[in-house]
Amino acid sequence: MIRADILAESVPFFDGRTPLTRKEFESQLREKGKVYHIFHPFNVMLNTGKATPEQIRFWVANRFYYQIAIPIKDAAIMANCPDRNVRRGWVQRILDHDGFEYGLPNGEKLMDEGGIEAWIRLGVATGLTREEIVDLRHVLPAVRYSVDAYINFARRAPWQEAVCSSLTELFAPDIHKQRLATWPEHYPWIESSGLQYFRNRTSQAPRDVIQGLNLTLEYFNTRALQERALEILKFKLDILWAMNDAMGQHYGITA
Ligand code: AHQ
Repeated sequence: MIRADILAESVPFFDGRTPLTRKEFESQLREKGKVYHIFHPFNVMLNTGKATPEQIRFWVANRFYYQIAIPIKDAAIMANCPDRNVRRGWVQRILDHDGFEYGLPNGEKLMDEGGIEAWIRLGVATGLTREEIVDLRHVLPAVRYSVDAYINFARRAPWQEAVCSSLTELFAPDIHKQRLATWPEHYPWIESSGLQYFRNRTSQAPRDVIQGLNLTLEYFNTRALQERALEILKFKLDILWAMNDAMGQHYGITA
């Protein structure tokens, strides 16, 4: 079936083939990590200390568009998902990024500035102004279209497929740890507090993955559905890769 769009015409049916075991299915999902954007030459440049301050600033400014898309994408999943138990877990992701101010019955307030604010602080720590981050003036067209493809997929696909597309986060803890391990040494001019976003994700991402992976292993339970899940994960890996292609092409890659 040749389609111009990642959206499936219908949910693949049982075709008589034996499904992969959960273990086999999970390992096939994890195997996709070999094309995760941690291996993209632009990211390798960033994390091996070869990026100029300007390349770092433009990476932060472009990635901001991805960061502000995450809660929109997650709200689309929530809106499509009728299962309260799933939503109870998934809502964390929106709070992680948008932050919250939660009034307790005793009058106390729980507050958190959220990951988007932390990303702005990263940008300011690299020398960008808050204004030029939030007004998206540096966002490249191809970065914008890649991210919009992600949001639109999450809005239109079955919510279980959008859950599956978040599983590039299986590989995210490594990339956040890599930044925390290398940026202070390579880019001592970036104030350490600016890296707080990456610190937050080292605990938030694994928590997200537990829910996203279990839902995916549960729902995609025929061979055809499992192949669909692998196709969706590749679609999302391509989104992250394409963003780095655009930034590399525009800002250069120092090998
Ligand atoms: O900061 C990231 C984040 O909050 C998320 C949510 C998740 C999703 O729902 O698609 N993916 C994701 C990712 C974040 N950071 C990226 C990075 O390289 O800093 C990695 C990205 C991902 O692996 O999908």
